[in-house]
Amino acid sequence: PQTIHLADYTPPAYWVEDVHLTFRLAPTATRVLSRIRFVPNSDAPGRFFLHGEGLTLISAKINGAPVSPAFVEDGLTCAVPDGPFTWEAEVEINPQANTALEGLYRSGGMYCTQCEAEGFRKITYYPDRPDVMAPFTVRVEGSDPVLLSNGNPVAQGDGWAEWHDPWRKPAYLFALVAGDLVAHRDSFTTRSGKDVDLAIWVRKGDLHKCAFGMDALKRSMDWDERVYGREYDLDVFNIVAVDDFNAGAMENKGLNVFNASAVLASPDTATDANFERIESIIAHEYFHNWTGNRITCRDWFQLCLKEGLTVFRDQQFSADERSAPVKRIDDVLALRARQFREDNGPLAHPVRPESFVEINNFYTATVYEKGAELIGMLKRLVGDENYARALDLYFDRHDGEACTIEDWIAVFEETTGRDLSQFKTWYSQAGTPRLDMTDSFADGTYTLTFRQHTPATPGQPDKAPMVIPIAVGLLSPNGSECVPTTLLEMTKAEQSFTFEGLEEKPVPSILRGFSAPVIVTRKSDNAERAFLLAHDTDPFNRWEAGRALAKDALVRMVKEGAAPDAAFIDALGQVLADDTLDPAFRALVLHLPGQDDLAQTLFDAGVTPDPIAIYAACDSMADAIATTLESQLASLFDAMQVPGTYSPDAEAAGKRALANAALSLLSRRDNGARAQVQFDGADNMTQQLAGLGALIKQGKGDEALQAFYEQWHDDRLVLDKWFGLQCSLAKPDEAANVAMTLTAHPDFEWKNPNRFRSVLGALASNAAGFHHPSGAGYTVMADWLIKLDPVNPQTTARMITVFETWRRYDADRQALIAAELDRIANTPDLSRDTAEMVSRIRG
Ligand code: B3K
Ligand code: ZN
Repeated sequence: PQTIHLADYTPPAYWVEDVHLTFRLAPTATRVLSRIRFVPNSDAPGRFFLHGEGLTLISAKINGAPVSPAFVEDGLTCAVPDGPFTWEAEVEINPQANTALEGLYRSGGMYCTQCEAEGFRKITYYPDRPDVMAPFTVRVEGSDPVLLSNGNPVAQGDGWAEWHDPWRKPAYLFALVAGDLVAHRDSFTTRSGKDVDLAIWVRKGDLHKCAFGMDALKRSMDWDERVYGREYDLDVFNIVAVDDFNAGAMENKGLNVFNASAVLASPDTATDANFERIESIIAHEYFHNWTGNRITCRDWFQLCLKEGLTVFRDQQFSADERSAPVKRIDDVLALRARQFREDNGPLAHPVRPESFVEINNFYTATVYEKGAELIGMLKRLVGDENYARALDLYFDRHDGEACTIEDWIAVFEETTGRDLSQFKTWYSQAGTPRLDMTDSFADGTYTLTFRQHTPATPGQPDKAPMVIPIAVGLLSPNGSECVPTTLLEMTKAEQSFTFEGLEEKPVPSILRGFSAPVIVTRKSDNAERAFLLAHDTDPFNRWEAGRALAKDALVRMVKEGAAPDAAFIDALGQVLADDTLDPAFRALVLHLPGQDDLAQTLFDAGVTPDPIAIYAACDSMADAIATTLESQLASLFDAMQVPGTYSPDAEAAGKRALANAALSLLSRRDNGARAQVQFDGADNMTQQLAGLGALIKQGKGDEALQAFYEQWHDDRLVLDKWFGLQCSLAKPDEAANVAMTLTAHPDFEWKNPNRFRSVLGALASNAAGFHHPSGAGYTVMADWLIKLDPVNPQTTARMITVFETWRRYDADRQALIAAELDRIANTPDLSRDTAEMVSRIRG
């Protein structure tokens, strides 16, 4: 397979002026008729080439006369006249046979599409590249009552509908949906007074699960007007829920297609966490209308241009709608769990990669979440006002264009007059910078000295210093803040900053709000951490101090067999008792660091992590917390019960999060008694599932699991939870077996990505179970990856990242994993997606 390089970009030889498509839908033989007006690009003359994959060409014409194109790699070429011309083609495709869920496919009896990144070429011959933008007119013919495509409805009749999207767009934003669907409808009036018809399309039984998504959509539309001045630009906005979907959702112009799990929610079937995720994904896809659709990417190397910015925007939205500090902590937890993990292993790549084999393999935490961190740093460095001005300039200047990171940086340079060439290193250099700090105090002057260092990553042995915005505050030893948050701009490998006029040596609170995506390697002592946990005015660093204490205690338990640290548990008790603190914040402090995070921490400290020992340490720490704080946890559990009708709002959800964190610990003391009561009496999924989880962990879950199954086996999304919980909470020596048994369950529809992930993804999330020394977890994983690859390469290639940390472990585990990776690599006809991933991981 061919490697594509950023440096090889050339503009298209032909532009597209407009596109007319007709779909004659039939499950196994859909006909797609295209009429496309091409205009030569006089700046970059070249061969006429159209992408196409798996298409049966029925006929082709140029300016009305039949032609016989030549089939070449990835598409076709044809002799064409000088000047503009009209290409017409008819192709046949088989949606029913499309299990890869890319292009036009069937899901639960409906037709739907997924074209990003390069799926449109599986629908018809076309220059399937994001810099070719055109208006589309689409006629859909089929027997289904609902026939949808992008843009505005033009006309419809019996068995057909016509749509027109006036906004020029790349083919990856094309969408078509047809099915026996019903709509939850609403409307939104934009600030200039335009009425937009909104609809969420679902199967009949799901209509009661749309209200929250619709509310989130309207709040997103309002927020984008208020905060970014961005108004919606079509008469309709449609969202469709589909069961079979590789990603979370897709921002097709005017017709977003969603994984059902990312839009459907009702109190009895969705948890607080599901509601929060739905809100942020609805917002994310909606925000793409400006950052992605109106302004798109020149080529796929620029993916972070739309994704980093849109993630940043959805994070801002959630922070505004909920609690900003809690949102920041959640985002950093996710960044560390997924992006730092990626950056530390064989899959490390820059936010703007420079080469790829299969672009779908680069929809990563680095492009998305680190990409969003870069926007946040830029905003911090230039200030809020300049950020707003730069964004206005970006939208003004580039509306309707396909852009690059250079275009993006330029609007900031022009707005501020700043040279951002060093900042651009963040886009090209992979790896997480390590930031060390020392301090000194003399004659009222406090000096902070920072050193930065980025470890080598694949293909990048030497790293340049980055510009790192370090937000710092100083506290007096009495606990009051003597220097409020100040932004230091580090640009050199080593750099000092001074604060004058201080009476005594302060306690530093560095990297407030997690002002840059770096790892602070400075070893502070536990007394200082406890002080910050009690006194820091920055909520993020307050939580961070608690986390550092927890990690230190757990690492000592694993490394030295130390007992659970009483001082840590005492500090925890004080946080829990502080009723001025948001319950959601206290719940976060109460959650112990993840076992995968601890494995990396140990590895970084030169210790080969043993997942079983880490599991045991976390278990005995939880026991010690439960024992020491039992009565406090019991009163907290009672105090945090939310009376009345369930509402997914942040305040109520925060209380339930704290109550459920307490429940999980208390169940160790009461043998699951409270959990059973909660499970039996729950009127919402958040509490039912927390009760079930606590029972499973106590080895008392069998009856509840059975009851849960009987109650919910007809609800796909809830059944995913039933599968998932059993795998993620299984004991280390049972996990592989549980997963294997569940894959034999009649409801294990393995071709459905959500169901596949509910078992195999959940197994991998169970670190001690997955990494059990028997290797059984590795084998069951590899067996299923090999089985899924020919059916759905994208989901396989994503799931194989469960092995990306393999170099951390001992020689025995490494040998077991290497053997499984080799078994996968040697499978005949492996997909390009999985082949690329396995070779990068194996190294
Ligand atoms: N842009 C889509 C992701 C498409 C995934 C392609 N493999 C969803 C999003 O980021 O909004
Ligand atoms: Zn996105």
